[in-house]
Amino acid sequence: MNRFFYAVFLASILATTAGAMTADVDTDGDGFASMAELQVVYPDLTEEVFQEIDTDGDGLVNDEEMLVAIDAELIADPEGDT
Ligand SMILES: [Ca+2]
Ligand SMILES: [Ca+2]
Repeated sequence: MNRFFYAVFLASILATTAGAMTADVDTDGDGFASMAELQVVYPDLTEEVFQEIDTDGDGLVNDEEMLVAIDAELIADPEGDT
């Protein structure tokens, strides 16, 4: 039983620290937003913009890159109405 609560506790920590930012975008749950996943939320996203967002060039957008991109207004905040 304790083990169960520990697992729930861990999961809740991971859910908050792993970042809610890509959670809506990251449909396969690997913790990163791929070009295909981003295009579901941003249909107008081009390869050029994606490469600008993916600053370390690994082909995937992590939470930090996502935050920077939103801050730089490369893409809109998926949780915002603006
Ligand atoms: Ca993903
Ligand atoms: Ca990246």
